[in-house]
Amino acid sequence: MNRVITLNEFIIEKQKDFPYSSGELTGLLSDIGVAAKIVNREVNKAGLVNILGATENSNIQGETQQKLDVYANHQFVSAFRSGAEVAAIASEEEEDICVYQNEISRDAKYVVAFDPLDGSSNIDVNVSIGTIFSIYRRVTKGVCTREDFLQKGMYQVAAGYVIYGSSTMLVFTTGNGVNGFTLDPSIGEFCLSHPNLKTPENGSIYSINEGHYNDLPEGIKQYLNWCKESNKADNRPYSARYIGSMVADFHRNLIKGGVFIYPQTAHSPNGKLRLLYECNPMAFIAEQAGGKASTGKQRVLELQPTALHQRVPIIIGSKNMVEKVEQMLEQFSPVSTL
Ligand code: P6P
Repeated sequence: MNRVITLNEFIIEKQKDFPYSSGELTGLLSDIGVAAKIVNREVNKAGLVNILGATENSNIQGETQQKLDVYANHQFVSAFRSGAEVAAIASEEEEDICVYQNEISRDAKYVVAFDPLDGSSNIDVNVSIGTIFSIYRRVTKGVCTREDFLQKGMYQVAAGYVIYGSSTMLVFTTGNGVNGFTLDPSIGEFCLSHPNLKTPENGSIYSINEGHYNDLPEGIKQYLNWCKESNKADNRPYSARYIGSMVADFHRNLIKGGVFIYPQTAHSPNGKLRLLYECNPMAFIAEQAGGKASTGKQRVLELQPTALHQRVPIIIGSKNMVEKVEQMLEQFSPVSTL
């Protein structure tokens, strides 16, 4: 029986492949693993301690902060501060960037944009939730500014997510493929369980909130109708699977094949999901796993961000499925009407 490979063993072994390979990224990825284990512990017992439910506060998005949102945010902010490989962070739970003032962090090479607990409205109903992170090298000198975060997704050094589900997994890429690690609670280690993860080019799962159907672009409506037609040759009708937690929907589609769509709607003209800490990291992973990520008009990773909490439409998952959606958008909702 093969011996397990822990996250730290893997990171150290692969360190030579890391872009600008240096110990800092190794330490940073390891710090994320530790913070994820701490958050996982609270997520798993959330029903037993007074950490369910909402606070009286709202985040910059105007969304009510769940107690676990705040807890998870604190754990990752602290982990990045003490690790000293990160000069500043941008978080879904923070209005602006948080620059670490301690001496060592001031000269750190990296910045991290993250969503500490994505899908947190599902916490109280025991549905899988997740953490999403995106790592860049700084581009400014001196004190970090937003410019360090407003980089195109193609310049990410690493990106990943933790899914707190039936098991807890850490999935990440440093630009050399995607690897998945499953937490073994008996030893408290993330162990390599999905080496060199590739997503199927085709799938038969589509994930979208069809409650928005009447507000969707015509091309998306036509695609959904196409998914529901019977055609044995390409396994239609497809199955609709939508959890309302991007990390969980993305992860299922990554493994099984499928497409996740959160387009612009009348209510959300730029879509709902945030470019910096949801769409870009997931797009990096999708492409590294052989999939695709598009706004419907262009490759997500080529977008020039203009604001920390900027929202963009996203169509992400199996390559051929994303291309089918793009083709129907082109046919029924040409760019001029999007
Ligand atoms: P809707 C969770 O709030 C989230 O940001 C993503 O995790 C999820 O995919 C999406 O919003 C769900 O949005 O409008 O379908 O409830």
